[in-house]
Order: sequence, then C-alpha cells, then structure tokens
Amino acid sequence: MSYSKMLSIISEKINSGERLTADEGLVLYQSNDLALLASMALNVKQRASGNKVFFNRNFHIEPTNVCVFECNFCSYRRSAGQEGSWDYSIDEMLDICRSYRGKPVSEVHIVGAVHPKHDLHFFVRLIEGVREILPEIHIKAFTAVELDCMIRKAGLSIEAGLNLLKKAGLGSIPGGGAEIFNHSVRRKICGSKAPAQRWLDIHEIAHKIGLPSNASMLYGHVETYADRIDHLERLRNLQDRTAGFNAFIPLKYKSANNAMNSIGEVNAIETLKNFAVCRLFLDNIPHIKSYWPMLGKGLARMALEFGADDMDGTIDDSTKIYSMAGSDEISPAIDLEQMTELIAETGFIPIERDSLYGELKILEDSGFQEPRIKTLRSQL
Ligand code: V47
Repeated sequence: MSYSKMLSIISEKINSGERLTADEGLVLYQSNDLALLASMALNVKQRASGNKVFFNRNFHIEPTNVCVFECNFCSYRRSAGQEGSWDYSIDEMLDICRSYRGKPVSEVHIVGAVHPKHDLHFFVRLIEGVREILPEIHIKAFTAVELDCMIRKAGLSIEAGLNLLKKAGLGSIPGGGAEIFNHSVRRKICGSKAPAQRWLDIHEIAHKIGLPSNASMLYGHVETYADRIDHLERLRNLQDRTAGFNAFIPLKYKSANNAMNSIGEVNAIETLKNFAVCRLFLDNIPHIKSYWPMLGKGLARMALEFGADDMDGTIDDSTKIYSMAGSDEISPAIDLEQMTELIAETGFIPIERDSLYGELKILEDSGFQEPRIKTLRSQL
C-alpha cells in the first residue's frame, strides 16, 4: 500500500473516531506533513475540549535535589553536601505554603528527587502540614519513582502507603518518572530507577484507590519512534482499565548540564509532530499538556495547534528542573492576564481549571479582556 493511501486510511479512522493501531502510529511519526498532522490532531482536540484551552494557578515545591539515582538526562541532581544541593525541612516547605495564604492558587505541585533519608512518614507530615495551612488547595505530589522509594523505605505495600498519603490530603499524582518504558532505553538513560512496570503498577493502584494521576513521556534523546509508540500504547492500555489519567505531558529532553548533553535536542518540528501523534494515539486520555516552563512560551503555544489543550499553570517561579537543564524560561512565572492573553491570541478560549479539570469562573471577575489579536477560529 502506498504511504499516502495509509495516511488517508488513518485520516478516515480519525474522522470516525476509530482507535489507531501501533503501526498506524508509526506511519504518523514517519510523516513530514505537519499541516495534515495538525489538522487531524486539532480535530481530535476539538472533539474532546472544543476551543477551550485550560490552565491553572499553581506553584511548585521541590523538597530536595539530593538523589539516590543518577539519571543521565537529569541536570537537577546533586549529591548530599555538594554545592548547589538543597534539602528543605518540613518547616521550610510549610513556610513556602504560608506565603501563599490568601493568594488565588488552586494547586501545589510537589516533586523532587529521591533523598536517601526521607521516608513516607516525612512526606505524610508534609502533606498534613500543607493541608492545615492551605485547606482548599489541591495537592498534586510525588512521582511514582519517589512514591516507590518512600513507601518501600517505610516497609509498606504501595496500596497502604498511597492510602496514608491520601488520608493526609494528597489529591493526585503527577506524571513524572515515566521517561521511556522500553527496557533497554530506560537502562541507558536512567538505569537504576523504578522499572516501567513498577511505574505503571503504582499508577494503576493509585487509580484503584481513587487517586487520579497524569502521565508523561521524555522524548527526543536515544529512543526510536517505535519506543514512543510502545510507551503510548502501555499508557493507553492502562487507561482502558482504569480511566484514571487526566492528562498526558510530552516532555522534550533538554540537554544542558547533564550527561547526555552531546545528543543535543530535537527541533520544534519534531516537538509539534510528537504532540500531534500523542493526541491522535492516546484516544482515551482527555487532556494533553503543553508544559511551557520546559518548551518556552512560544513553542508551548504552537503546540495548541497540534492537539494540546492545557498549558499547566502560572508556576510563580517555583520550579528549577527545566531552567537547570537549559530552558529559555529561566525564572518561569506568568500571571493570570498574561496566561489568558497568551492563549486567547491563538484564538482558543482560556479556561481556568482546578486540578481535576473542573472549570473555575474566576476569569469573569479578574478583568479578563478580549484578546488583542483575533484569529479566524475565534470568529467561527
Ligand atoms: O520525570 C528531568 C523530566 C520530569 C529533564 O503531572 C526532564 O502535571 C527534559 O513530570 N529534559 C518531572 N525533561 C516533571 C514532570 C511534570 C512536569 C509538569 C507537569 C507534570 C504534571 C509533571 O521532568 C521527569 C523527567 O521526565 N526531566 N530532566 C531534562 N533534562
């Protein structure tokens, strides 16, 4: 069958809402027809969330960058006592939370490294403290890799550990730590950390006990397109069983200050293509996140034309993971007005959301104005 015939079959399947096979996913990755990929992905995005693009008002806490693992892609890790390392006490982290009292933030995203000393009970105390200081806030915390280590250290089963965290106030689990599921690639880029199946099992157990989560994929390093499709297919299969993933975040490998630096970075075209294929292949994950602190605002906004429908949050200059890896967003912070304008200028409708994609009505009383530039789409 000719390549263009294959693409037209895929296009028909997408129009009729049929699921793509792994081979069809690969055909899409091999296409250089960005306009076709964009129009197909936009079609799927519009079926899922119309012309809406979501964001939230959030801040991060990164408890430590002292890590027992040495992932080759990581620019953030330090050894204990090394220059540039940090390890906040619970009180220091709660002071950060106190500084947000009375401020309009709906989510705190807590994610860091796997510290050799802190176990589950340390983090339960942290979550309880956050809950006390900011009772309304949604606490999205700890990658499956962090959870795996802290819960094992406490000698509990994953289910028992997650239940303790949930009881303390944990609301959902972020998507980090997934990297690439393929065993040999995972071994090359983050050899010693939780294997793919462990990551998937932890998310499955979380979903089972009523903790929703996100998923991510670190792309643009030594993986092949087949590895990416394998990764997406494992997530799609899990989501078929649990429906617990809210959002998928493609994370582009950033090459500064880490051991894989010589690989360089993929270009914008590859990133946009990847957004489109992820949107088209993951037919059961409702939202695709364009994470601007990593991509930069310009590219993150372009990804909205390639199927993404979420810009994550206002961040308030509270994460270092990407600036340490060379992101142009050195002090990532964006206010409500800038965020709504950034989205509205593309012709999409900015919607402030909570962490579970409930729509918030704050925009109306916060002086949101019509975008300066209207595209054709906003006039349809
Ligand atoms: O798992 C680390 C990635 C992730 C690099 O759930 C890197 O809403 C690129 O998962 N180049 C953690 N990526 C962050 C994460 C996340 C981010 C935003 C939102 C959510 C969510 C989750 O950061 C890690 C890893 O894949 N990462 N170093 C790097 N050099």
